[in-house]
Amino acid sequence: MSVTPIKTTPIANQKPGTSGLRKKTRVFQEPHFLENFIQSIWTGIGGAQGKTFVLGGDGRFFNTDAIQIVLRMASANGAARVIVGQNGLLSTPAASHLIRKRKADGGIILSASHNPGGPDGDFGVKYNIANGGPAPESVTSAIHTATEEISAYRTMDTPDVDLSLTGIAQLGRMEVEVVDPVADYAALMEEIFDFDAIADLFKSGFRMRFDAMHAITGPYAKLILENRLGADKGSVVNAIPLPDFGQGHPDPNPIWAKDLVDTMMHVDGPDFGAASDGDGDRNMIMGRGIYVTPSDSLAAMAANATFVPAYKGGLSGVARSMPTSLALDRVADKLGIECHETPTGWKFFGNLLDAGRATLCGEESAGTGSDHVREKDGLWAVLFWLNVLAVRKCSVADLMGEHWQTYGRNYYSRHDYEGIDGGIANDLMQGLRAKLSTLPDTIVAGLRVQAADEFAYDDPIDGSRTEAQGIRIHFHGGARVVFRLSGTGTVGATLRVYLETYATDDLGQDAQEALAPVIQAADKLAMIVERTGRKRPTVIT
Ligand code: G16
Repeated sequence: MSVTPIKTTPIANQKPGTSGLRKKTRVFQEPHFLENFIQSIWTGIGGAQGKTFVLGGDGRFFNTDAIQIVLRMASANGAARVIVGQNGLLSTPAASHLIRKRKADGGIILSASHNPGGPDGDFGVKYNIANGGPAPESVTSAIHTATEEISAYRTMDTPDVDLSLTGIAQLGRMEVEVVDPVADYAALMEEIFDFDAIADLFKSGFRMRFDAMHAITGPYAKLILENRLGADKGSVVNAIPLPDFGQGHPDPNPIWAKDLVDTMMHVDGPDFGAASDGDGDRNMIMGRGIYVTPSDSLAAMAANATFVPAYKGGLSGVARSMPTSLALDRVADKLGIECHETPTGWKFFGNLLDAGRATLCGEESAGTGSDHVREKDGLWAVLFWLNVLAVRKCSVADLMGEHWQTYGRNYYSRHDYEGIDGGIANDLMQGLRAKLSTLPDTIVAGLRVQAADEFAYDDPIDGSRTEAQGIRIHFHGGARVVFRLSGTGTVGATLRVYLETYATDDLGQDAQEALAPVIQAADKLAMIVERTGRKRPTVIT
């Protein structure tokens, strides 16, 4: 079993984005593409020699082959042990938990998250560090530098490791420990939440529907919601992970989880609805007749956190990504706790969580999490809501109605323009940047600009500065528009326009109607229709 160094040359565009490296699956399957990137991870972290890693993926097409490639390369690079999920499966939050629990040096997660899978879909690789969280910028830039300098990678010529049974196997000198992907995660959830209260809720006739979207959370949700907590059999739908996610788009939002929305909007719909994404870190929350935006969900969770056993002592602080609505800030204000504003990307929460400066954090892109792991966590958010509803004995609609009465309502929506030309997208952002200083006090579509800037983040823990994280324009009265380019797309550029307005009365409007003036102002400011030729967004969430 000899280690073979294979000669290679750098491959362009292996720069990790918002969350690891994401490309078309066919690109990952090209000769040396995956291998170059994996070797560059080892180089970027100072080598794999003697280290322990966690490894798993969301089960999408190419997962099985890629897992074996990573295992061989880990062994050939001297890793001591790799803990891998049975059949190569691990949800992102479960991987984060395993890294922490087993004190591993890091982990590799194979996933392109909510992006579609299959031979014509997307694939991705993320590296997480020893705290269980996504590698920070310092590590991802070291990995990127290594991709530009690589001249060889190390692998070995061995048969595949059988990952179908739990237990320990040997690959060269490295141990491969195959673990149940669900067990440790389920045990952690039981420590955090009041399972008895949730079980009583189901016993009382409470009905829910969880759409696993043919992605990784199916087995987790079946075990926890149906088997442990007693939700009706069949409450978890699309529960079997498929390599192409049943040809769906495993992104839990009202567009891609339309079936769930239709079910929940029916007068006889279940009491509670939820969905998760490809790798299990995102969530969507609904009640009968109501969709809760991710920003509102985060704010409501913060306001009700003390109903959950793990958070009954209160929150040390909260954090949200900059484009996430300001609803969280209002709750933090009332609770008298810190509220941090970070760039988009879960990696920016890691330092705050490690330092105990934030307990809960979240993003408008359907991600919510806490200090229990260092990733956002879809099923955890669902259990959080169930725990709160079980204790408060109210409906989702009542809880949100009361929340808006107390704090006012931040109407919110995101308009995405996908697959636009990269040059046009950059010009649009540059055009905005160029006029920022002239905007304050001007009136745009009837709204008066209060402040306009480009967001930069100074990490209060390690002092690092991250610039060019989105252009934000605040209007008098609490409205806001944010423009940024996505860092997770794989085709062209995606312009994201985040729209928000604040109201203390008339709390039951349709969000798009409430936001109409802000939508108009956004187009006037960025000249979206004129520059892109797009009359409407590709996706509205
Ligand atoms: C990833 C990141 C999130 C980010 C989201 C959208 O989520 O982990 O922090 O909010 O992408 O990023 P962008 O706007 O750059 O496309 P996931 O669930 O895809 O890993």
